[in-house]
Amino acid sequence: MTSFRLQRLSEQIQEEISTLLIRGLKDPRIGFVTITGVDVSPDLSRAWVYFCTPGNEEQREQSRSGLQSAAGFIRKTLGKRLHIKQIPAFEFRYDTSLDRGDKIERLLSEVREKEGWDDPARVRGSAEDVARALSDSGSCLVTSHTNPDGDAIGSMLAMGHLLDLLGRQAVLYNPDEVPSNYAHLPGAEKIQKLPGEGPYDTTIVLDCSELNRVGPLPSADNLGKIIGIDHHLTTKPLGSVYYLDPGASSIGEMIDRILEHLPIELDLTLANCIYCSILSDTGSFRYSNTSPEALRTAAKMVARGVSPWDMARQVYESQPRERLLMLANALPTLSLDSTGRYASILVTREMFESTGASADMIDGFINYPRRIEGVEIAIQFREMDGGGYKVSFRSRGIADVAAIAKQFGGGGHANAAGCTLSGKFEEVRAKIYQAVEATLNG
Ligand SMILES: [Mn+2]
Repeated sequence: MTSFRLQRLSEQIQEEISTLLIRGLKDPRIGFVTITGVDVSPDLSRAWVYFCTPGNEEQREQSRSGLQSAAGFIRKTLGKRLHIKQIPAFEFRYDTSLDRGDKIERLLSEVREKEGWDDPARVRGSAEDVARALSDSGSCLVTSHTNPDGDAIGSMLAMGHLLDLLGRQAVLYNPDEVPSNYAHLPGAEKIQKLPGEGPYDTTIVLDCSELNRVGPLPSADNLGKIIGIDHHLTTKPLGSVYYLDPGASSIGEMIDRILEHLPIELDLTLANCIYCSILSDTGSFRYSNTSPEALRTAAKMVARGVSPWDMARQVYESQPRERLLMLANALPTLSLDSTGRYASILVTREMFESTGASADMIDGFINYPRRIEGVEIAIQFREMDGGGYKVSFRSRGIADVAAIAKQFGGGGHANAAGCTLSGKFEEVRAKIYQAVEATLNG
């Protein structure tokens, strides 16, 4: 018999036995068995049937003897179905090649679990690693995620000033406008909308671990060494040197820890930027990330001369008129589901056009649905310029909204996350509501 025909016969035998197993061979000894391969001798006299089954050696032997005693029945059934003169005699064997692979897998996963490789909350890298890399750096590009918030701006400015004090050249870059309430921070005017061409010796990415959340960058050869500093939940730190601490309130808090490993005195500029970063990411010391460490670091900044009232006045109490007009347009879209567990708000392009508000002025609108009593998940739909919707989520603490955002290719923290979806509003809303309900019911 040609090797091609032998192979075809082996496959047919495998299929047939698998089908018989699914229909149920009566012998209870067989258990959960998968046929992994069949070898037929060239003279068709014998066939070795390999199987695997979960469980220990004793159970394997039971399965094997169960299969072996069904061999006669299997042979007869196959004879009727396969239309060949001679059906080989079957010998069942436990597939050890698979078992070996399985063992390696299991050992690997045990190690991964023990070392916490897959735990996204784990700290990776250290303040010291980053401090050392900064000391060794030459010209630097400093950037953070698009649509920067107070943490992104505050930490960029703190890093920029820190590099200044170290005597390094630094370009601060974010393609999006600095929100007006952070424009008073020292050095804010130095943030460029274009990254320049480089080449840079080092690129420092703050408050995100994915380069696609950063604006357009120079070519990869011109970025030099990438240093990532982030506190989002992720299993993949960015860069060749990184400091990732999902337990940190803000990048500002992490920069303060980096400072401890550098020959730099905390000055008022650094203190203001770091304080702003913590203030902003803790929602004015209200969110669950307001840890003792966050408060201690903030207190240290106040001790260094930061004025909490001046900062709060600039950040929260100097709102442009357009922002309030925008809020007046968005609030009527506030909608609460029938069970009262989630609520959403919608911001459209038309609202921006009619009010003259800029993109950064809707920062914090999602807090309105979040503040409703009983709401576990707040959602903000924002129509994008190119069509589609940016969807932001906030959780009151029980639901993991990063997991919801991830289903749509997004990400974030357990309590604050986002994603983008294309399509009509009604479709996007239906998809998101469905995912939110599944999470709340799960
Ligand atoms: Mn942040």
